Amino acid sequence: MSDTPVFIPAWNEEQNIAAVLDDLRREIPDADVLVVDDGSTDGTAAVARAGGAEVLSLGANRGLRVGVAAGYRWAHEHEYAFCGRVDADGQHPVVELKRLLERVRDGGCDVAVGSRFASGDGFEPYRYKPSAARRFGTALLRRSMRVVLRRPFLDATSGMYAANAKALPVLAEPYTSEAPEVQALIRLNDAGLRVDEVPVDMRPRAGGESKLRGKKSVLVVLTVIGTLFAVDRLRRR
Ligand SMILES: Nc1nc2c(ncn2[C@@H]2O[C@H](COP(=O)(O)OP(=O)(O)O)[C@@H](O)[C@H]2O)c(=O)[nH]1
Ligand SMILES: [Mg+2]
Repeated sequence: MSDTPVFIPAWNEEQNIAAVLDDLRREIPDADVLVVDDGSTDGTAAVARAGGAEVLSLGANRGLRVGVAAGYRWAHEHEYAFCGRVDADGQHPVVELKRLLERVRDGGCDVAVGSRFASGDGFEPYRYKPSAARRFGTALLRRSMRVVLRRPFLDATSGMYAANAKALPVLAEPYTSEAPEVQALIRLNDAGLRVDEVPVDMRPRAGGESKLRGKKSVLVVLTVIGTLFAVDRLRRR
């Protein structure tokens, strides 16, 4: 058994998941791989099994927040020392996750988050421009994160994570917000864990459509910001 699982939340990603699994095998051959199949109605689970992954099927579609908590819960309950997460749509090159895992393994931080918007280490600033629909939400989210975390965090909705065993129980708690990654950052911060935002390259989604598009993405960000400030107010009491 490896000391590091990598999990992939997936909902109807039969077009993309095989390439992600190939990338994982190539870059991190000794990782245990878990696909959290969230009630997919296509061939996602079969393709994942054929690609050598373990599949945790949630039955009906319960939403990304449930899938994310389930992945970290699985890693925590199996007492792994580390855990990685990448998306199923091909946006997260595994070579980047590998760097995040090395950073956590070296003890540099408890959690490393891959960021499209952080710069340095040879990564140019402004190399990714959010779509017009997302730009407003992204800017608002950044300002809010700075207030709540009392530090800048540029890519708070990134799902590319590497975590150690200390962070796993925190990440495995159920999420109440539609943006589990944002809620995770607040929790990790409250728990006093060290989170590094690490510049990475990401790709466009390989096939199909994002489940968070246009107006809906703005709505989600507004909901999330509402949650953030509610949480923050409670904490200060
Ligand atoms: N488990 C689970 N995964 C989901 C759900 N919705 C999206 N995902 C997965 O979460 C990842 C990110 O979703 P995506 O639609 O690409 O969002 P975006 O990258 O923010 O545009 C992908 O791996 C999706 O397959 C869901 O309802 N449940
Ligand atoms: Mg995506």
